Amino acid sequence: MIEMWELQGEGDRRYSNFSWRTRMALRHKGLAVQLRPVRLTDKAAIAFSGGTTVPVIRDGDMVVRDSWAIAEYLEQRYPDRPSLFGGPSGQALARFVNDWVDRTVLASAFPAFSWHALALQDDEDRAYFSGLIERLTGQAPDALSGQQPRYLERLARAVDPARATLKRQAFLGGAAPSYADYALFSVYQWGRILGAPDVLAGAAPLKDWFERLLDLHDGHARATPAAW
Ligand SMILES: N[C@@H](CCC(=O)N[C@@H](CS)C(=O)NCC(=O)O)C(=O)O
Repeated sequence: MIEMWELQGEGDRRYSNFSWRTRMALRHKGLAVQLRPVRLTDKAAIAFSGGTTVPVIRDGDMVVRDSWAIAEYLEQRYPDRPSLFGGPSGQALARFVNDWVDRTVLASAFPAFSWHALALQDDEDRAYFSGLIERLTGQAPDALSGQQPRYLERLARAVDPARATLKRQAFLGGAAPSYADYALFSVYQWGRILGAPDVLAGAAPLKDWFERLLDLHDGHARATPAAW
């Protein structure tokens, strides 16, 4: 069975947005997984990966870290299972979507949502995470909370291309979900778990798409402890 390391906060909130991409990818492939929750500062638990971030998977002798690298590994290792990309050109476009989410969508969602995660941390992890937020955004969490409306507005503008696409098709992947869907989904699933404002309430067609993703794979994503 594949093992997967992901973050765990108070109330068993599994809040790592990158890990949700991997969780959904594993379910999409129909692969059984043993989840290994870790605290943010417990770098010893994932030292075997050679890195300091999750997700990490171990599949037999193979250790893979970085959510995109994991998706490519799963596609190549399990070609007979449902495809995450739908072929090489789908894979190339999913890579674009993954980079767009990381560089453009998260550039607004991280300052808007991340400080909500502080409430899920013990003292040691909270101090570490505050430092991480400040390093990544240049601002202290308190300052960010006051600017949330501005970042939420930026987030809505950033995802406008997805809104336009999802008016015409059920998933970014077309009629069926692809890894591109999981990349964008991970951002809203993160906000949902952290208890950030429900930015999708009333925001069709993104809201309908998000509900479809929550229902996928026997409602796997919906079943996790979350605030919305
Ligand atoms: N590019 C990496 C980013 C992974 C990442 O930043 N993970 C976060 C959790 S969502 C993490 O483990 N952060 C811990 C830290 O920075 O110390 C991926 O796609 O897996």
